[in-house]
Formats: sequence, C-alpha cells, structure tokens
Amino acid sequence: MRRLRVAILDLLEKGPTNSLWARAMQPNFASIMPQVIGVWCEQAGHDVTLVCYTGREDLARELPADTDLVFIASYTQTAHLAYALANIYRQRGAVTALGGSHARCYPHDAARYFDYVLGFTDKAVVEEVLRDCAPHRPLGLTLGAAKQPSYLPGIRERWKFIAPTIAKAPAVKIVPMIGSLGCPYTCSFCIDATVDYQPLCHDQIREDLRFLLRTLKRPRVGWHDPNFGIRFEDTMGAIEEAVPAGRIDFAAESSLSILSEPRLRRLQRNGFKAILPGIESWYTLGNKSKTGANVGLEKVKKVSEHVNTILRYIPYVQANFVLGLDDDVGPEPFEMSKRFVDMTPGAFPAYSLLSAFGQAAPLNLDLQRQGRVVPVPFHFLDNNRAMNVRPKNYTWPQLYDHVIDLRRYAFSSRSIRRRLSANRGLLTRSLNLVRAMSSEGFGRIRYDTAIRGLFDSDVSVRRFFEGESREVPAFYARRVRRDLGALWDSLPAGALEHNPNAYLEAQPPATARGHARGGEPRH
Ligand code: B12
Ligand code: SF4
Repeated sequence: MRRLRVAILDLLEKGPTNSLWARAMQPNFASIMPQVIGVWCEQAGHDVTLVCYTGREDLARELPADTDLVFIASYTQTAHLAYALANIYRQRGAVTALGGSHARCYPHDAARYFDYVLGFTDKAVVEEVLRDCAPHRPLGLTLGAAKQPSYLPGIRERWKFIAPTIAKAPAVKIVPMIGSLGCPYTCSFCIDATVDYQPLCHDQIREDLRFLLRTLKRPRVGWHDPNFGIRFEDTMGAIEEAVPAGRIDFAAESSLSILSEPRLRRLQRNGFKAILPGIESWYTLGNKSKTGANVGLEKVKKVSEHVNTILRYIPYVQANFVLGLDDDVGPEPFEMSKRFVDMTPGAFPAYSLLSAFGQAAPLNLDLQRQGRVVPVPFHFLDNNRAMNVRPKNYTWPQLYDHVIDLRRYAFSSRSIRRRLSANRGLLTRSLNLVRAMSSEGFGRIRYDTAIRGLFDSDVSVRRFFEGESREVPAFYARRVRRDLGALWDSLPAGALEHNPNAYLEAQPPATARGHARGGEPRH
C-alpha cells in the first residue's frame, strides 16, 4: 500500500468565533475518535496531520495542501462547514471521508458530498478506507462496523494529538477519556437508545490514568461515556487502583439512578468535580431518574432533593432537560422547571429543544411517519438554535413563549445570584457566571426572542415550520452564510436543503408502516 498523506479535522465550531466561552473552553471539548483514527492511520504506516477546529484557527493556513485522504469528524451543527471543506479537498484531488454524529444520523445526505460516510468505526473499517482510498462519486460509499469497537487506543497513544489541542485552552485544560460505549437505557430520542452497553478494558483505564499522573501536574479528565458509571464498582475500582484519592479532577455525564449517596461520597473522595445528570422530562423517562411512577410536581420535589444531595458532594452540577417532548402539555411543565430552579439553586439548568437527528433514534421513525420533522438546515441542529419537530401540544409561538419565559426565569439576576451563592469555589462560580452571561444564557434568550418574532413577522418562516413549504427561509440562509464566512462560496449548491424523511424512506415497507422500537429500559 502506498504511504498516504492523511489529514484529520475535528470540527468543534461552525465557523470563526471569538467568544469568551469558545476561547476558554472549546479545546476541552475535542472528540476522541479523530485522535483514534490518527493512531490507526499511523499504525498502518501513513503520515497524519490532525487539526482540531475550535473556531479560532485559520483553516486556509492550517489545512495541509498536499493531502491524499481527509477524515472529517462532524456533528450535525457543523455539517455545512464539513460539506464546504470536503468540496475544497475534492477540488484539490483528495479523497474525503466523514465520521461522527452527522454521519451516523444523516448518511444519505452526507454521501452526496463525501467519498466515504462512516457509521460505527473500528480499526478494520479505517484500514478498508486506507486500502481503497478512491473517489466514489456522485454518491459516496456508506461503510460501518456491525457494532461499536471493543477497543480504542488510550491516552498514551493519542497523546501526540491531545497535547497540542489542550495547549490551546488558556487556563482549564481537560483531557478526553472514555470507559464505555452505548447505554442500557432506551430514551427514545437518544442516539444510544438502541446501542448495547459495552465497557472498555479497565486495564487501559488504569494505564491511561497513571500516564496522566506522570505527564501533567494537576490532570483534569472529562469522561465521554454516554452514561458514566453503569458498572460503577468496576469503574471506580479501576480509578482507585491507579489514582491516589483526589489527584485527578473528573467530570462525567451520568444518570440520577446511578448517583446514590454512598456512591456520591466515593465520587467526591476520588476527585469528581462536575456531574451532568440527564433529567429530560417531568412526565417521562422516570427510570433513569430513579423516580419510577412519580410524575409532575412529585418528580420535581424528588429530583430536586436528589440534585441538592449531589451538590453537597460535587461542586458543579448541570441538570439536562429536553423541552417540547410529546408528553408536555400547557404551561405546567415549564412552571415545574421554574420550581426546580427555585428548589435547586446551585444546579446549572441546560435546556435542549427536542431534535430529531435523522436516523439516530427510534423515535424519529414515528415522527417522520407523522410528517412532523421540519427540514431545518443542519447548521441550526445543535439542540438549541432550532427545534426540527413540530410540537404535538403547542403552536410554535406558544412553545417559544414558554421556552423564552423559562430561560428568562432561569437566567434572571435573581436566579443567577442565588446560583452563585449556592455554589462553592471560584471555578464553579466563574463557569456558571460566564455561561449565564454569554451565548448560553442571555445569548439564547436573545436568539429565541428573534425567532419568536419571525413567527409573527415572516410568512416564509411560519410556512416552513408549519410544513407548508420546504424552502429554507432567507433568515436561515443568511445566518449560515455569515457563520461560514469565506467558506460559504465552497458550500455545494443545494446543500442547505435535506430530505427530512430520508430515514423512513430507506425502510423496508413493513417497518415503514410499523412502530419504532424503544422507550422501555433494557435492563
Ligand atoms: C460525550 C458527548 C459530548 C461531549 C464531548 C463532545 C465531543 N466533541 O466528542 C461534550 C459534553 C463536550 C458534548 C457537547 C456537545 N454535544 Co454531545 N454528546 C456526547 C455523547 C454523550 C457521547 C458521544 C461519544 O463520544 N460517544 C463515544 C464515541 C466513541 O462513539 P460515537 O460517538 O458513537 O462514535 C462512533 C462513530 O460515530 C464513529 N465516529 C465518531 N467520530 C468519528 C470521527 C471520524 C473522523 C470517524 C471516521 C468516525 C467517527 O466512531 C465511533 C465508534 O464507532 C453523545 C450522546 C450519546 N449517547 O452518544 C452526545 C451527542 C453526540 N452530542 C450532541 C450534541 C448536539 C452536542 C452539542 C452540540 C450540544 C450543545 N448544544 O452544546 C455539543 C457540541 C460539542 C462540540 N463543540 O463539538 C448530539 C449530536 C447529534 C448530532 N447529530 O449532531 C448527541 C448525539 C446527543 C444527542 N442530542 O442525541 N457532547
Ligand atoms: S440515559 Fe438515555 S439519554 Fe442518556 S445515553 Fe442512555 S439512552 Fe441516551
């Protein structure tokens, strides 16, 4: 096999940005898989350049001109940037491959712009691409392993790619690690609802942590496990064997059902400083919150008590919610979320708008069957800048009024003051203040208010969201153009539009009529 010049791009931002949050934190959110691909390509004897794009790099300067094969890692929110870059690379004669959430969710669309679109990716899949390395046009090849890989190279092997990335973060530097793939829960909107839970090797966790202790003075680790601590005893045992208590700071996403008080004590002892539990809804998904049949106000009280207990052990807690789910009706769910803010002042509330990411989740088949998925340009599908599911129990203006009202409440001066006084430590307080005052808190209130206004003033926006027209409103096209900057000119014609029902249309007839599976816990 000839020695290839391989470029790998990890896209974390949609375009150039100078925001305080992006500068301070974005390098800490680098993905693990681009680094893994880098290791596998080098092991196969190829030359690798990896660029992690945090919105501050000059892509024209950093992208190697003489590339044979480029792998681009993209979420759906960065898909247009990825499409534009793929176009540039193709014009230079390179072969292009897409991986990451967007490739898993929208493979049919991505195949129009890439030579390879990769789903689950293990070493064999990467080696196949390296061996073939040929243009596949007009439609790219869709490849993928049957299941998630059972092994991923650890930190020591990935270090040459991790070190320059975290060096870009000015103060807090977080190393990405992973100890498991998939999830035993089946939240129907989630990309992992049908992916089996699978722990990765604990020897490797121990080795990675020991490497970090040798390499960094005060390491911080962000676990990328979809749901950290499913095999709590084993995972914590591995951490405790490798790390003297409290020598590394950890952050993780985990379910409330995992976070009992004795476990919280153990997490605290072992340096866990941030936990992001998914609460999602006051009416459904009780299994992962361990609230069982409790719904509504009962659930608010129980969850709030639980989160307050977590806050006694872990200084930083982000509570995740999904707004606009089908079980929500009227003002009640939003009012309950306000009660949660009052009763749990120390937690940072993160609200996502229900998003149907292509073929990621079982729920999406039903939504497509019901004709409720709106072809909102990918650029806005980041859980916040748009909801692409027509709400079941609200008109769009009603939903936005509730969302804006809730955000204003959660990020009012009173709530921010209460949050900061309930928080411990300078880092927690500063993070929560910056998040409230930058794009997440105030920024989203401003943005949602602008969108709410368009429902009244711009017929093209209303018709688009009501499903009466598929033409992308000028407002959205202008935003993509502004965000992509000079790269807009490289966005292929027609790339702003996509088929919102591609997943359903790709189903065999029997499935297309039936019901999507999911919703019940698989354990
Ligand atoms: C960890 C995580 C994060 C971390 C780390 C992010 C990162 N850069 O990796 C943090 C907390 C920072 C984060 C932030 C966000 N996240 Co996130 N996150 C996850 C989570 C929980 C796990 C993903 C993961 O790493 N899995 C482990 C890897 C190994 O498995 P995998 O992702 O399935 O990847 C496989 C293949 O896709 C492929 N692959 C993956 N990457 C690549 C790259 C290449 C080049 C190739 C060839 C292959 C390949 O190989 C893997 C092995 O088979 C998922 C939810 C979930 N349950 O999966 C959401 C998820 C990926 N996040 C999501 C979103 C929307 C976001 C945010 C936009 C939210 C927000 N508004 O802030 C931000 C954007 C972050 C950014 N700047 O890029 C969505 C993405 C949906 C989509 N289609 O885009 C998901 C699916 C959650 C959801 N809503 O359903 N996230
Ligand atoms: S608990 Fe639910 S939302 Fe979280 S990773 Fe598992 S299936 Fe997805």
